[in-house]
Amino acid sequence: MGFCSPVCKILRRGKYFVLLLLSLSVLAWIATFSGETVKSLQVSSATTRTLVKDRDSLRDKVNSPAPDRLKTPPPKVQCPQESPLLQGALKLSFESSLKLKDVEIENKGVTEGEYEPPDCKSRQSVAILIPHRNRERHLLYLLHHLHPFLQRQQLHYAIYVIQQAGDATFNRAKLLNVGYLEALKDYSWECFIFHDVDLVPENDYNLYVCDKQPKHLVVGRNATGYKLRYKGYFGGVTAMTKDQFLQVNGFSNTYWGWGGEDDDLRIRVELQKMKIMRPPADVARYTMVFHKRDSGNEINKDRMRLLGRTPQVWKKDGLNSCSYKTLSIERLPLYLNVTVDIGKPQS
Ligand code: UD2
Ligand code: MN
Repeated sequence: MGFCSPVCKILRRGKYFVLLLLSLSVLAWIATFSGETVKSLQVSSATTRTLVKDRDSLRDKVNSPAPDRLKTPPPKVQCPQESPLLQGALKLSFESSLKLKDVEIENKGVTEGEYEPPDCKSRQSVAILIPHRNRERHLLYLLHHLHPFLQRQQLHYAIYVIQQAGDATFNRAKLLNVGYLEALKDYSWECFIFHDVDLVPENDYNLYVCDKQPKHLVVGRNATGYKLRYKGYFGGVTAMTKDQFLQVNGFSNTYWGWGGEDDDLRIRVELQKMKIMRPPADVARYTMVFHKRDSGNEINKDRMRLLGRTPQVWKKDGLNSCSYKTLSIERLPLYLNVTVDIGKPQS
């Protein structure tokens, strides 16, 4: 005991010293460890920020219209001045067994009445406007011939059929005004072809495009021995640019029944000092499907009086005064079917 007590004293004191050392090192270790945690937290939050930044730039990249050369088709070259697909005079057929389905199958490239050449950029975008009521058979024959005809001309086009609803007297001119206004809601067509439903073109060199002057495309037809009916004749099928038609304020809305509205348009064109052009007679030939005068389209006995006042009224009677109610627009495979209520003649 006498020998042990100083040793034990030292040991006892040493124990406290060791304990102190131990607790100091624990504290030091904790301090080091927590520092690393903060550091590592800092690192990880920095990493997160970088990721977020990367994700943002990725989103930007995905959403921006990056040049994706694999998927974007190469820009189309303009179609040639003269289409290599033209065939000239054609043999027309009017088979009584023809069905709308057959015409749809023949024209797979047409969607909702519209077509674009697959491998070149068309020189003009053309809207074909057809005034219509109760002439389904004629419409079928026309669609059957016109779609391939326009495709051979390498045109971007759409066919609009404007149906007069109800049984009030027919008004061809007003329907064509409606067609122009409605078609422009779809697309900024540069050229408009105003087309009777019963006239089938015989030669695809009769180009359905617009020129610097309004064009009359029917020089001759079967029923008139392929001769021009009279000098100022402007009926059947005509072509005017969007601006030419706007400049004359379109057709008059006041011709109800048969006749006069085509002469009225000629007067409007002449008042604007425009000159009517025609393709060569051997090309501008049509077959008119035989028909009688429709009921509801009786001869307009007032037409001469109306023609006399055209110079005075054209500015306020036309596109700018064409009031109508669109009842439906059906986007059918081969044409856009626009049904309208255009009212009735004021008595
Ligand atoms: C001539 C003109 C035509 C027009 C008309 C007088 C020619 C080749 N055509 O045609 O452009 O000036 O005289 O208004 O010279 N329609 C119907 N349902 C009807 C009535 C008419 O769909 O019930 C449409 C159809 O598109 C028809 C057009 O109106 O082709 C002209 O009527 P039309 O064929 O009876 O008159 P038409 O041949 O004398
Ligand atoms: Mn006719």
